[in-house]
Amino acid sequence: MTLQIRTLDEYRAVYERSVRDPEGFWAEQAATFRWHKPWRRVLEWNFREPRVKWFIGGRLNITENCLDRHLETRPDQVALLWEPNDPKRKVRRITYRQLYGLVCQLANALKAQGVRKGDRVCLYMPMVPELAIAVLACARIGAVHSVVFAGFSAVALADRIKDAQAKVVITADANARGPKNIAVKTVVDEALSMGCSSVERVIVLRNTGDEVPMTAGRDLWWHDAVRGKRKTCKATVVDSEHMLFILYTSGSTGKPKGVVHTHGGYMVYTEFTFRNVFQYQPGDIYWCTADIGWITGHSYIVYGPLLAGATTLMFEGIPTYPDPGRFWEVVQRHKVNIFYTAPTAIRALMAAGDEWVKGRRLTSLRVLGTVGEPINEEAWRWYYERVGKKRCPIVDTWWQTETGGILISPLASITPLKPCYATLPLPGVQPCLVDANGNELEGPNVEGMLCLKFPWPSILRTTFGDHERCRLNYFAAFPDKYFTGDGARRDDNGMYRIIGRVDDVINVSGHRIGTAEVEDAINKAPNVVESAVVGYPHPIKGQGIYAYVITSGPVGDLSAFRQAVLDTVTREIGPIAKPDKIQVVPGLPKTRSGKIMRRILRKIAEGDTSNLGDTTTLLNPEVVDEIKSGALV
Ligand code: 7RM
Repeated sequence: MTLQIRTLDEYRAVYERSVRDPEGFWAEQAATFRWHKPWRRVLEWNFREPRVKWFIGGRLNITENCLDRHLETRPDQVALLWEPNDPKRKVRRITYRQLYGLVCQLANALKAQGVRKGDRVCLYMPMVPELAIAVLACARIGAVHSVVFAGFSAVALADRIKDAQAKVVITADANARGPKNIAVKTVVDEALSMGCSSVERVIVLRNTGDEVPMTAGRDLWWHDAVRGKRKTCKATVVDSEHMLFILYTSGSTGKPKGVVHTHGGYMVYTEFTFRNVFQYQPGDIYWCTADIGWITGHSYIVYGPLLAGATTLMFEGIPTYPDPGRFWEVVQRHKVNIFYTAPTAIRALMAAGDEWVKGRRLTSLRVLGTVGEPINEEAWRWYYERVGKKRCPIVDTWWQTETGGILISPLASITPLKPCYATLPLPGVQPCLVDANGNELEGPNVEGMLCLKFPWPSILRTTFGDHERCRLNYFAAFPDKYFTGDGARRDDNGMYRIIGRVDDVINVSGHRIGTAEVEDAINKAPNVVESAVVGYPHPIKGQGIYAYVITSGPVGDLSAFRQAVLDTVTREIGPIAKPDKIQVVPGLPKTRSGKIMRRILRKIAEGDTSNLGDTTTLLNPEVVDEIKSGALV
C-alpha cells in the first residue's frame, strides 16, 4: 500500500518532499505494487510535444493489483456491493475471489472472440457489476476499454466507436433507470447502422430480460460467450505506458476527444489519492454515486477502490427513485462510511426538503465528498450540517478526465476545511495561476487561469488518434504548462477555490458539454441557419444551456419549433445536452472578423443587461437590443 498521510504536518512534509524529489517520491509509492519488471527510469517528460512517461520500462498489469494481490489477504471480503435500481430487488455482493473469477472468465471469452492486446472494446452498459467486470476483463488482456455513458445517443455512440475503431461492443438488453427501462441494445444497433465498420462482435448482457433483436453472425449473448470458459486467466503483462483506456470528453471546440490513460501511472495515482483523500480505512464501505461512464466512476468506483482493496458500492439507479430519500436509504442500509457525490445531486436533494434526510440513520458516515462542478456555499452547508451532522469533513475534490485522479482536495479530517474551496494540492501536484499573458501570479489573494507546472503519474498521455489536438488543447496556451481550462483563486493560506471554466465548455449537472457540439447539433434541426450556445447560472444544474437560434424564416408554431430543436439535440448527443432555453433571434452579435461575441450573449442569458460593454465595434450592434428585448429570463 502507498503512503497514507495522517496529519497536517505530515502532509506539509510529504508535499515539500514530492516537489523537491518527485521521482523519489513516486518511485516509493510505485514500489508498493506488484510489477513483473521494475522500471528503468521513473519519469521522462516535456510539455512541448507533449511527451510524458512514468515508470519507463516497467511491466505490469493493473488488474493483478486490483484482484490477484488481494486474494492472499482478503479473498472473502466484498469487493463490489451492488444496489439495484428497484429497492425490492436483491442486493449483490461479489467478493474479491468471485470478482477475480468473473473477470478472468470474461477475459477468456473476449480472447475467444478475437480480442487482442491493444484492441479497443466499447462498453455501453447500465450500472451493473458486469460493467466493472467488463472494464477489468479488457485490462486483464491488455485490451483498451472505451466506456460510453449509456445516456448518449446512437449518433454520439457511433462517433466514439468510429474514433476508437472499436472491434467489439459490449452492451445489455436494457438499463433500469428509475421507473423505466431504456433499450440500450437498440441504440447500439442504430449506432452500428451508421458505418461503424470496425465492429466485428456485439456481446449482449441479459439484464432486464426485455426482448431484443439479435443480428446473426454479429451478436452474442454474454452468458453464451462465457459458458465453459475458465475462471482463471493469466494477466497479459504490459508496459507501464501501455494504453489502459480511452474516455471521451468535451472540449471548447469540435467533437469530444478521446483522453488516453495508461496502466502504470494511472494505477499508482488513483490508489494513492483514493486512500489519502478519503482516508480510507480497511473495512470501510465506500460509495461513489457517479456513473462508470464518466472518469469519476473509472477512477473512484472501479480502479482506486479496488487497488486499495476496498468495498466499493455501485448503484444502478437515480437519486430520486423511488423517492428523494433513496441515497440516505442506501447509506443507512449498507452502513456507508465514505460517500462521494456531485453538487447537482446535493442541490436537488436539498430542494426536495429536509424530511427525506431526517428519518434516516446516517451515523455510519465519516467522510463526505463532492466532485464535478463548483459547489455553492448553501449546498456545502446543507451537506455538512444535514447529511454529515457537522461530524464529517467534506472533501471538495477538483480534477478532470484528463488528470485521471484528484489533484486539489482536502485530505479528510486532516486539511482544514473552507466552504467552496478545493483547498490544497495533493503531493506531487504543482498548480499555478496565470494571467491572460501567461505570467504566473505569485503570492496570496490572486485569481487567474489554473495550470500545472509538473506532471503527475496519471496526466493524460494523448488524445486518441490526434496527438496534435492534445498539444493544442492543453499545452499550447502557456509554454511548459498544462492548462486546465478552469479559473481559480488562491487565498492567503495558499488554498484554491475553483471558479469554473474559462473556455467554451458548459458544466451542466457535473457533465461537461462543449458549446460547439451543441451548436452543431442545433444547426441540424429543421429551419435552423445558425446558433450560439452559452451557459447561465441554474439553481440545480449549476449551469443551464441557453441557445440563441437564427431561423431561415418565420417559425410559425414556436413550441413545435423548440421541440424539434430538442429532439435534434437528443438525437445527435443525448438528453443531457438539451438546451433549457431556446430564443429565436434575428442575428448574432459579431465582431468585424465574424466571431460571435459570446460575452454579450452570456450576459443576456444571465439576465444582466445593465453593462454589456462596448458594442459599437460590432458588425451588427442593432441586434443586441433585439436580442435583449426577447430574452428568456
Ligand atoms: C472529475 C470531473 C472536469 C471539470 C473541471 C472543472 C469541473 C470538477 C470540481 C470542478 C469545481 C470541483 N471530470 N470540476 N471538479 N469544479 N470544483 N471540485 O468532473 O472532466 O468531467 O470535468 O469539472 O471545471 O475542469 S470532468
